[in-house]
Amino acid sequence: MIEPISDIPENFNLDPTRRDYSQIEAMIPMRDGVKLYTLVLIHNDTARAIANGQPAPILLTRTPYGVENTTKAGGYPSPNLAAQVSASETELFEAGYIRVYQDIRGKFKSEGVYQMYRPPSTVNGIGITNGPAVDHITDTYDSIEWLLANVPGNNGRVGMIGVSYPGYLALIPVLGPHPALKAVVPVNAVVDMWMGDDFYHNGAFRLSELEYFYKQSATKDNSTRPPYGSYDTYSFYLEVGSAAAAGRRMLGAQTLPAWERMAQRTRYDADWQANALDRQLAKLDKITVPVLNVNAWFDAEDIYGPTAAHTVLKAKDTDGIVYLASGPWTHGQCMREGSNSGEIRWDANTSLWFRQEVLLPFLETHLKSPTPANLPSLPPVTAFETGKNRWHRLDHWPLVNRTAARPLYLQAGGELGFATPAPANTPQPEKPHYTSFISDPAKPVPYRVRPIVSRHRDGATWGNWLLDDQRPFSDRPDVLVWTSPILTESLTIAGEISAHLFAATSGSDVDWIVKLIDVYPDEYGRQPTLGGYQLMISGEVLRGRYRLSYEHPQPVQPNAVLEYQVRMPHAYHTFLRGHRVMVQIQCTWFPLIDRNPQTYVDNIFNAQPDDYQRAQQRIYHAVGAASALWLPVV
Ligand code: PG9
Repeated sequence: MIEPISDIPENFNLDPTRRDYSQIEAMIPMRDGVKLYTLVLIHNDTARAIANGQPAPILLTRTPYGVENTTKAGGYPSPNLAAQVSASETELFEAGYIRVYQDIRGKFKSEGVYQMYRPPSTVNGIGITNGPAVDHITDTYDSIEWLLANVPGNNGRVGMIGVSYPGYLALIPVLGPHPALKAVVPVNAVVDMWMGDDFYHNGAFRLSELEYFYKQSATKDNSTRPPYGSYDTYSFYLEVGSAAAAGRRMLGAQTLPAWERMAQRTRYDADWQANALDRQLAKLDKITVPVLNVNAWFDAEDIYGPTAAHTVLKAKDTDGIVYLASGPWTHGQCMREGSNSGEIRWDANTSLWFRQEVLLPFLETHLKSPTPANLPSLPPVTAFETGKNRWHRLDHWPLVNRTAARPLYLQAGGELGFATPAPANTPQPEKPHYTSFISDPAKPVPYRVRPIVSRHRDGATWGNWLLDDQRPFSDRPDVLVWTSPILTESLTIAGEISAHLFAATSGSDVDWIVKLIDVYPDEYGRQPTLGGYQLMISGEVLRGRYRLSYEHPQPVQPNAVLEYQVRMPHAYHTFLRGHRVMVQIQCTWFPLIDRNPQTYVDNIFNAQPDDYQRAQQRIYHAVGAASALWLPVV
C-alpha cells in the first residue's frame, strides 16, 4: 500500500515577511556545553533606527515558566507584535529595546538539569564569574557574551527584568555581573523562601505551594496541573491531614525531589540561609549594577523579598544606583493594569504611572547611549501611600524605623489603643489579664472564603486574596478581634510592622497569625459596597517553635506566658478619619499554611492524625504582659 503524499507540509509557519518584527531563535552554548533556548525579538521600528545608525540596548528576561508563555500573552497569532505580547511588553518595544527571553537550564526548550531555585555556586564564590562551576551567575554571563556578539545593532548595554522567580533571576547576576550588564529590574523578586517568600513564612509552611511544586517540577514544560479531586482545596487538605500526606495523595507512588527537599528542610538551616539572596548580596563590598527593586504592598507571593533586599542593597549602595519602588499592587500587577486591586480602587492607573515615570526613565538612563534628554531624575524611593492614594518621592525607606515604632496595645474587652497599660500600683477596675479561645485543628480558620480553588484553576483569584474582606472571619469564636474607636484624625504608618505578643497555649507548639486591618466606615459613599469593609494592611504568621531561634526549633512550654515577636510585612498606609483600626489574631490560616498540630512533633510535615489536638490559647493584655502591634507611625 503506497501512502499518498501528506497534506501537511514539513514546515508550516506564519509568513515572516508579514511580521512587524524580526526574531532570532538560538540555542546559546554555556561554558559547560549546555545550550539554552533564547528568543530575540526586534521590532521593525527598532531595526530601522539601528539601520539609521542608532544601536539599541538589549533587555533580557530569563524565565523558568517558558519563553513561549511569556511572549504569547495575547494568545492569538498575529503578524503584529503588539497583538501577541502584554501591554507592558509593547511599551518596551515602543521604547526601542531589543527584547530577549531565555528558558533557564533544564526547563522548556533549554538543555541541562533543572534545580528549583539553584543557589549561587559555593565553588565559584560570590562575585566570581569565571569559576569552574555553573550557576545562574555564569549562565547569565555567558548569555550576555553571546548576545553582544550575535544580536545585530545592539549598543553593548544589557538590562535584565523579571517578575517573581524571573525577578530572582534578574537580581542574582548582581553577585557577579557581566561588564555590559548596566541595569536590573527585579520585580516582586523571590529573596528568602523561608522567611517570607512563597514557601515558608516565619517557619510556617505554605501548604498551598504543593500545587506549585507539582506544576513547576513534575514536567519540563509545566504541562501538568495538580489533581486535587476536590473543587474546594480546603476540603482536600483537611481530609488528607499533614503536608506529607497531601504530597503522597497528590503524587501517588512518585515523588518530586524539590518537594522532598522542602519536606526535610523545615527549619532555617544553612542551605536556606545560603539560598537567601539578601544574605548573598550582603557579602558584596558594594553594588556595581544599577538596581530598580520593585515591591508590591499586596503581594500574595513575595511580600518579604523586595524590602528585605532593599535593606541590603541600600547598605551597599556607595554609588547611589539603588532604587526602590513600592506600589499598591498584587504580585506582578505593576506590569499589568493598576487602577484597582481586588475591590479597592486607587483613583488612577498606578501601574502605568510606575512604568512611565519610574521604570522607563530608569531603563533609559542606564541603557540608552547617549542618555536621552529631559529624563526625570529618580528619587531613591518612589512609594504609593494607600488610603490617601498618592505617590511620594522619598529619599529613604522605611520612613519610620522599627526602633521608632509606637505600640498599639491590645486591651481588655477587645479595645485597641496607644494608651499604655496602667502601672501596676494604679487601682483599676478588675479587668481580665487575657483573652482566650479554643483553637481546633479539625476546624481551621479558612484564609479566604470557601470554596478555596486551586490558584492554577482558570479564573482563580489567588493573587487578590490579601485584599479580601476580613469580615467573614471576625465573627468566628477562634479569631480574636480588637478594634479602635472611630478615628477622629487620620493615622499614617510607613515601614515594617511587628507584633509583640505575650501569649500562652495549653499545647506544646502553636502558630500565631496576626492581621492589621483598616475598617471602613459603615457607610462609604465613594464606593458603597465597601461600607464596613475590613481591609488587611499587613498580615503574617509565626510558627511558635521558632520563638527563640529560627534555626533551632523547640517545644513551647504549655500554659506559660511567653513572648512572641511576629515580623509582619511593611506598609505605607493611612487609616483615614472615620475609619477604625482592627487587629485579628488566630492560630490557623488554612490551607494557606499547614495546620500546626499544637503538640510538638519533630517535623510537622509528618504529623500523625493523633498529633492534632485542640488547645486553649491566651493573649495577654496586662501590665508586664501587654501585647501590642508596634506601628511605624509617621
Ligand atoms: N513567586 C512565584 C513562586 C516562586 C516560587 C515558588 C512559588 C511561587 C513566582 O511567580 O515565581
